[in-house]
Amino acid sequence: MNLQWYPGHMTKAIRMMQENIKLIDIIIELTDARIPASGRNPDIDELGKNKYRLIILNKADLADPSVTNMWKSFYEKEGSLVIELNSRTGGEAGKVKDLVQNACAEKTERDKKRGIVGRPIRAMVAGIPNVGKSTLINKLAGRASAKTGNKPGVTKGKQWISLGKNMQLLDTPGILWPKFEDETTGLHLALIGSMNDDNLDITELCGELIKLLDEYYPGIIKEKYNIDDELIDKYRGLEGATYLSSVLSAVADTRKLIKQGAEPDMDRAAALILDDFRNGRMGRISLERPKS
Ligand SMILES: Nc1nc2c(ncn2[C@@H]2O[C@H](COP(=O)(O)OP(=O)(O)OP(=O)(O)O)[C@@H](O)[C@H]2O)c(=O)[nH]1
Ligand SMILES: [Mg+2]
Repeated sequence: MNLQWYPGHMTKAIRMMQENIKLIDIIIELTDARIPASGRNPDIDELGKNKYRLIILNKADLADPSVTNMWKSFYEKEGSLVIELNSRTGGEAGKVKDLVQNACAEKTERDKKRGIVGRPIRAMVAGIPNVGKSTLINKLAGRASAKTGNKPGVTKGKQWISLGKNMQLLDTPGILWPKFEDETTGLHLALIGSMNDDNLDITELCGELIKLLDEYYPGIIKEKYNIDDELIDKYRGLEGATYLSSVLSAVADTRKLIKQGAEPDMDRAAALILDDFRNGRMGRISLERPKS
């Protein structure tokens, strides 16, 4: 499977971010709480190396709470400022403003001594596609200023949004990077929906998800789709069947996803499983743990 997605608008976006970085006091970097490590773009590290940074583990409502706590400790130990969030409901979104203000306090104080007063704090909201940047900005602003949508690549250009007199946020397009350090990174980004699905083999992708679920949450697929070993074994016995194809066939069977000729539709079963995972209908699942 080709797990690269770096369309032209991302090259433009990173250039725009480089051009604007001199205006910025702090980067609010969103990563996905289900894949905190793969969800962090090294190009944002490079861009923000001399800036304050707040890391947000977003979509925490979809991630395994105990694993999210492990990640919070991990980043705190590294000396990073980190918070978990559900940007859709808001939750502790108010805390984001306080954290940003505190992080920038030293600079605000320095400005004051130089006679610069009343200059708003400027924050760049950055991260991978579809992670919830525009949703968070709207929550903080208390109005729907930025366009959002449940697919990657919704925000295409830059947009400044004011939060009262004291803070300005720069919404940026989600960006990936030209070459992932390993295949797992691309795979995890594809699984959570940060990559354009049009370029992906959904059935193959779902197979990778099932492998990860078997490792971290054994039994979850059987429970969610009401399938038992007997049904899986029935399909396992067919010619050319693999473990993954038998699981997909069993799910198609119980969900009545049947192709012409009464064959179970594995592709539709795969799309269903992936969609259920992405939208939290399988429970709260984390695909990555910090290396201890
Ligand atoms: N469950 C859940 N969904 C969220 C959260 N934050 C955002 N979303 C949803 O994620 C989808 C993407 O949100 P956007 O705000 O458009 O994401 P973005 O990072 O701006 O995406 P691009 O502009 O494409 O890079 C939307 O369907 C949001 O409702 C969250 O914390 N939890
Ligand atoms: Mg956006």
